[in-house]
Amino acid sequence: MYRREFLNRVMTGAATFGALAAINPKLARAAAVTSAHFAGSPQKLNIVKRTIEVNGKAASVLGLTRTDGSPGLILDADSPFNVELTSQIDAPTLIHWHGLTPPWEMDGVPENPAAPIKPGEARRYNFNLGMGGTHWMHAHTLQEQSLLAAPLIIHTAKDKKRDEQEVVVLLHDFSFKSPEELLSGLKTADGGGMAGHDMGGTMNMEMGADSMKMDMGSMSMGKMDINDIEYDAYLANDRTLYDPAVFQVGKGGRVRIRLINGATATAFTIDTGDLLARLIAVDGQDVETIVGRQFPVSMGQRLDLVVEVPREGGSFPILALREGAPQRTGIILATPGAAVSKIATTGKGDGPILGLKLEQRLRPLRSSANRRADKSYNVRLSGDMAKYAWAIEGDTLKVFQGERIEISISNMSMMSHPMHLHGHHFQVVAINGQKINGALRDTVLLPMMSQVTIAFDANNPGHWPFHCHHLYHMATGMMTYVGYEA
Ligand SMILES: [Cu+2]
Repeated sequence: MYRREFLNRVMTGAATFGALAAINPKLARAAAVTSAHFAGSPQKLNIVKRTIEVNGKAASVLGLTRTDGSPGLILDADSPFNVELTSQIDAPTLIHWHGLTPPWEMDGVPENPAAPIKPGEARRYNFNLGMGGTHWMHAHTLQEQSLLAAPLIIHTAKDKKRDEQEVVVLLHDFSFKSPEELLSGLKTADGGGMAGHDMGGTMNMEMGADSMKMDMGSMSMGKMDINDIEYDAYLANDRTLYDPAVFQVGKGGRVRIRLINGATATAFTIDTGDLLARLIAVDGQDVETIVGRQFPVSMGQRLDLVVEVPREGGSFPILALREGAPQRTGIILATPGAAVSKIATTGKGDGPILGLKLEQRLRPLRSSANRRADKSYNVRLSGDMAKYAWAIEGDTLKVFQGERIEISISNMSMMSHPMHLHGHHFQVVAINGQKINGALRDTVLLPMMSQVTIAFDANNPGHWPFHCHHLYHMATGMMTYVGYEA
């Protein structure tokens, strides 16, 4: 068991511990006792307002930068997460550390239990990491759409010894409309992306789990079943392919691409083009190597891909193809002096529809405890498209510390949902009724009419969000909680 250190609210601590005590008095006592324990001076991270250029126009967005202006955090697994987060924006905010398993008080969902950070306020975070991985941080509110997100990379001692160059890629979907406008557009049939959207008409609702084993890419579906927002741009490290980030790489060198899908409502397939890639980790957790050129990545998920740059050099686009649509974004790997040719922001064909083919093949490098579940729960994902209201129905997810928990998730809706559990890493243990020794993850995709079972050890007390990582599905109800009983 890690020594847990707790959030020190620099400005005020009352709201946090008050909310905590209402849910679990034992937790609140533990927090009060240990809040004074800190080691070393913290890394400073600022929540900032910034201007980027999209499609030739200035766009005012938010961001998370260190004092030298670079985005996000790069930390060592064997040092604590020791961070002072300061808000320089004029609205209340809070940041979730996606992929980490901090004490609940530091998780970063507003009022669950921590209060938002006020303009000008600084807040201190300190807890042990222990594990490496490609993670990220983001607002757990509509501010996420305003690009309030950044990479959170944790290096192990082994990572640092490897002879490879590291390239971090954060994907986004971008609109000149405000997130509030996008959300209200979804709720009114004539106001936004949902115009003329018939969710039930394109597939047989009686379709069972067995028939879902077919290749999802071969199905004919209206585009509006896949994407419900048409964005103005798709970004990789804040840039479109019109003016992409170009990373200089060495001839014959090895490059590890740490790729994060930070888009709020867009899934992608990563296409490594001329370079054969080795997938070595998903959601920051090592998997048995899978070799390929195309890898799906849904919202909230991460991929670690290793490529070898050819000895003769050249320029090598790494593209992200928008699901079910021709738009694309990406970055370029280029050796010194190589010509970098322009790549259109729209491809000839639609990006692949995401299914579970890759998920079925993923095997964890370290096998997790093969314990029998103490409790098995069932939940169903559903949606009322006319009202744009989404839900998670079924069992109440109550757990005791020390239990092994299984949750079977059935997606009864006509859209895909990347489901994310806070505070824990889970294993994918069944897909469409078939048991597997699947990947350790924190976000798993539920394609329409599919079923996935996840298992995890209840080892981190709190009241943990379990939700769809499509921002507008979450904002309109696709959210529940795993609650620890005292
Ligand atoms: Cu969803």
